[in-house]
Amino acid sequence: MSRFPADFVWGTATAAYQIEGAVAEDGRGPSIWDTFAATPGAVLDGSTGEVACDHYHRVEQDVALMQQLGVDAYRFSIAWPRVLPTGTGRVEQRGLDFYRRLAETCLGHGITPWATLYHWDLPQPLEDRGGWLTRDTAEAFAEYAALTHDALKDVIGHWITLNEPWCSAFLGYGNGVHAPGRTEGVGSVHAAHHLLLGHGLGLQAMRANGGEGQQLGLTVNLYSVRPASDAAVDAEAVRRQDGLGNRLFLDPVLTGAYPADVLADTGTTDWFAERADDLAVISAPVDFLGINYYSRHTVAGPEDGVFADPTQATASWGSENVRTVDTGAPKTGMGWEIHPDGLVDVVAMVHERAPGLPVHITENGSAWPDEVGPDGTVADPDRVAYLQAHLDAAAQAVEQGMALRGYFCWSLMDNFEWAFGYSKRFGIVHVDYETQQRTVKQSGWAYRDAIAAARG
Ligand code: PNW
Repeated sequence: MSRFPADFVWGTATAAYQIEGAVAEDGRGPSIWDTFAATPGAVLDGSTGEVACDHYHRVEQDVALMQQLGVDAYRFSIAWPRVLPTGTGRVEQRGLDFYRRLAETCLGHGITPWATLYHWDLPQPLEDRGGWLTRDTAEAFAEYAALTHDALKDVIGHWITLNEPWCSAFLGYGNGVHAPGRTEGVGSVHAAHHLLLGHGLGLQAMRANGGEGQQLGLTVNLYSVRPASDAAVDAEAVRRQDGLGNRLFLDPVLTGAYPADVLADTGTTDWFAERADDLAVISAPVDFLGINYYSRHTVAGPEDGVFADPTQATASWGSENVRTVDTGAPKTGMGWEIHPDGLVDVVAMVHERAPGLPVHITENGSAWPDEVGPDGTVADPDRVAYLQAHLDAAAQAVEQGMALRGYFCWSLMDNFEWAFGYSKRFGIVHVDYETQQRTVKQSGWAYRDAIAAARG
């Protein structure tokens, strides 16, 4: 008997800048990732998303591949600068047309399109005016969300406002390893608020558009965090990591309040008090929450027991006081420890705050150095094992009564892995970047078989 309900959603996921290429086509404007990738030293090997998987020209083929794998749903992202080349104002119809064609192609192949509105490709002109450090960007996002949703709501019913606001805030404006590559200290906490406000305003605007059967939500990356020992200093490390990584995002959205300890830590209590009215917008009910889960972190406090003053931190907000400890567990090609049980932990975080709220794992997967073998197949036993172990954890969450309703494998195909360029392969489909040849890996067929078995 299947361990998953009959209507459980089985999907794969990608993001625009990671696969599309065609960055100067059909009127697309530049995004912060174009700028960042062109900055020497920012991305490994100087790679960019200019061509990527050339998905912009291969929609039919890529959707047909998904149908072969038997997935129900495809989570892709819409590139804001394709729709609004300068971020606000003038709409580029050819951008909207592309995503309509993508959605219609999915529907034609029996696949439900799930659109993410913001997977990190902020139009550069908005960054030039302050980016997510400013409230204006939240309002610009709402304008973009409203018009894109209105234009496509007849073909797309599932919408995710933001992907992983933690990454945008802390990797983008904290330690600067992601675009726009800024190190703004407490600015990264302000960015987190403007991102969440953007989510709330966007949600409000989409609700006002109406439309049939619309399911609107948000995707966060959550950290399963454990202390390295029973020492108080390690418990404090957990509190800090859980605070900035999980509670700063989950609490305002699901419970309508920011975590007071995190605001106190970061010296932002007064700053947030002036914006208390925004919480009603940020906490408006979502129809589902998406979680991206990859790894569990075992953390310890500083060796001398003295935490740096977080209000004084600049370069690596959210991590400078906390050490991640190697537990000896096996790691993926990203160096991330493999802990399938952590998936249950992160679903539980939502379940505790909002019992019954539908949850989807909107990303889960692993990178390995895959190669096409002499017989033309790709053997990736490590990814097969990772996938099976995490599907087993997903089944456990369901069995424990949590409202886990879907699983999206990251990623449909190998792609531009942000600061790591093309050096990390997350796909269940291999991409040869010379020829653009796609080859389903063994893990792709294993996923197909797992889906078929779950359907019973
Ligand atoms: C997620 N971290 O990124 C993204 O949503 C995907 O676009 C990405 O390809 C995937 O996970 C694999 O990395 C993350 O440093 C990037 O904690 C970095 C972190 C977390 C998530």
